[in-house]
Amino acid sequence: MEQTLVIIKPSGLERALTGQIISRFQSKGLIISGLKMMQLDEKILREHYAHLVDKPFFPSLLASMMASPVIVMALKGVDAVAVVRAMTGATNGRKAAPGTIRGDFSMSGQENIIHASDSPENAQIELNRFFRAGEIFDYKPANIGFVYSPDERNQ
Ligand code: IDP
Ligand code: MG
Repeated sequence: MEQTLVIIKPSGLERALTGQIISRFQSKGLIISGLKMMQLDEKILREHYAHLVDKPFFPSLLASMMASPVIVMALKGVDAVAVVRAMTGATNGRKAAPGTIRGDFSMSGQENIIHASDSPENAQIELNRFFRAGEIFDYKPANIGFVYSPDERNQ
């Protein structure tokens, strides 16, 4: 099964949405394979947002992502990357569809509650960026047979 990375950003943590966000992913049937709190610094953010370092809003994004600790999560499931991106919604919370996390909880293009990996390749890179060996766990939830059919479960 695929794994993806979610970060509950300071906007999610400070607005006390952590429980609701984790609950949505669990209710969907995604498996939490890693979960921890950490304080991000400029070094890791320059790596993580390398595609944005030249944008005028980058200093503001940097400050926003360091404003408080964040929660990082590894989520596992069939097509987990695409499923979690769909649940996340469009980048700008004002444009994100209702029913998505950003659509339901954000009014901002920057303060948009969570990060989610955008491709399986980037998910692998990002999981390695935010988790150390031994921090991601491989276990089989007891309800797995009620989340997937037998052929899906082996994907
Ligand atoms: P994504 O988070 O939907 O993948 P990216 O384009 O990768 O979107 O941007 C990363 C993050 O940078 C966004 O989640 C948002 O917090 C911030 N960001 C992106 N575009 C803007 C902008 O135009 N103004 C302010 N912040 C932005
Ligand atoms: Mg992105």
